[in-house]
Amino acid sequence: MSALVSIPAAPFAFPLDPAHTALVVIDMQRDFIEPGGFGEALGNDVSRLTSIVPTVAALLALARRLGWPVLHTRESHRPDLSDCPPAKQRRGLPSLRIGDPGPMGRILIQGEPGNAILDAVAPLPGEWVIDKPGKGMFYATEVGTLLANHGITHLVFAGVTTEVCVQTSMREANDRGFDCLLIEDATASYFPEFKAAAIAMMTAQGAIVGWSTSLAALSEAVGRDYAK
Ligand code: TIU
Repeated sequence: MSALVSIPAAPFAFPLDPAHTALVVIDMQRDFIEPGGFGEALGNDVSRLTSIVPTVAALLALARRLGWPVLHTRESHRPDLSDCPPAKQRRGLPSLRIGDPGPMGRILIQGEPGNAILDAVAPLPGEWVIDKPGKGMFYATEVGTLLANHGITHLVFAGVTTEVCVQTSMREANDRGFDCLLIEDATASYFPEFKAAAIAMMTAQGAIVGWSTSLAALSEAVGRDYAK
């Protein structure tokens, strides 16, 4: 472990290990976020998600300045749906299921326009991009191996949606021994009450799943540390 940086956070200061930290950006995909995509077609108010894009972009810029590895995920399936459990495919609106033609191509299928990450928060060459068939980023992916190979012990989380793929990924990471910090203004849900509840339940009981803070608090704390 290298020198820890104390980040003001809920429920108490997060002990960041900057030399062993990666930024994880979950599923910032057009189909979830852009007006005219799958998320909106399901009746969701996507403006709650579009509003975090500048903050996620600023968080990415901070991580890149600090030299942290960046891991982007996409919720996606193979075109033949061989990695999609029938139980998952049966869910959702009967008229718009995984693999069906949607407003931006086949829904949640790799390579389709709607499956792409938004340009404003797009991965740079060399950053890790993981296609995940589940809500959690460890399930049926190489994420565990990747993070272990790079000595990562601390994860900073952003992305959508807070109570679905972000929360599932944080819980998976927590069970695997990672210290996890969620950036509250860089995550969003279609349902503000679910976002608030997800953050409250993860940080309760002495950070039972992890910590949460704002981009400003993270930025100020790491900036101060790096200015030393
Ligand atoms: N990325 C992610 O959270 N996938 C979802 O399906 N989220 C919903 O909130 N539906």
